[in-house]
Amino acid sequence: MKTRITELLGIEYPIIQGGMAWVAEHKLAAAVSNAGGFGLIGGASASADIIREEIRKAKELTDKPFGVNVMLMSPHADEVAKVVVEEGIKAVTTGAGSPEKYMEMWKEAGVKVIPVVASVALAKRMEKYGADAVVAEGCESGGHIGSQTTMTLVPQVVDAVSIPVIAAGGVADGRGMAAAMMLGAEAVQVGTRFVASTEAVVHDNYKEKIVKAKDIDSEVTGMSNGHPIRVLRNKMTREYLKMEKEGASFEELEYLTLGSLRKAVVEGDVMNGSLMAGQIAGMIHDIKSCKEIVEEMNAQAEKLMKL
Ligand code: TUI
Repeated sequence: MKTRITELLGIEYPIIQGGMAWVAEHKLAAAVSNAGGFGLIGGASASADIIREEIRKAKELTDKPFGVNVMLMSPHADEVAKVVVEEGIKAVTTGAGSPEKYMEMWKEAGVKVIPVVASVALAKRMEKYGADAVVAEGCESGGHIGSQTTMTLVPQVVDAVSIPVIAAGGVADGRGMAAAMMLGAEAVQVGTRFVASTEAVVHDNYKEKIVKAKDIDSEVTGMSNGHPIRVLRNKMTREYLKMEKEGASFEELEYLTLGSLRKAVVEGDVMNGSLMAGQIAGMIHDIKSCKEIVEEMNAQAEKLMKL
């Protein structure tokens, strides 16, 4: 399947890995790129030095192109944005904000810029600022989300911009991929499916939670304070949602979740940790290699699209 995105990124399959905080480290990024997709290192809130190290480790594991996701709410975003240029990274995705202030620097350095957007307005603004493509991310996704579903957001973004659109949110197999392409997307961004991969350096307890999750097992915390985050339901979300209902302050809620993603990913604390995952977790029943995930997804999508 050739699209403007496979051309732009020099990849075999139009499958991009989500730049997931804590989860998307060098082993996962390299595995996805080696499988023919486009892997990314998630900048999250890590320092520029850590990201530089992650990039160098990924380069040791793959000769294929890979990217970096710059999380714009990070206190280190400015430095990470520069590291991307210094290390000759092929493409960046950005999340949780607008990357306007970095666009000129990235474009001048030849870095392809692919902002993740959750609205038509931001997609149009990104095109105006010179973005090479956008990821239209629906609220089925795990982590920080907007309010539109993938089904409604993708075709509206496709109609609003001329640059290629990558669909995200609820895609974990070839059916979802084919559906996204039917909506006009030229690639998909996949997150949760890659958390449950053999190469993801994520605690087994977290992977098992995804494998066991049912369709209705995710919740959105932080709706009231403008930081909606989709996670699997557990003790932490029950406490969070109760406090939120009772009108707790943003600071009190922050305290409850502080460091909670690390708790889930590194320590495997599935009671108090933040188990970020998309609604499609209910469809994921096994742990597979990135190669199996990418090849099966692409083959199934191609077959369906030829029907
Ligand atoms: O960014 C994500 N997903 C994420 S980031 C993350 S780490 C995090 N940690 C603590 C607090 C917040 C995040 C976990 N998951 N997806 C891309 C995405 N971007 N979703 C929604 C947005 C978004 C929302 C509002 C982008 C821009 C925006 O407004 C910007 C503007 O200027 O209008």
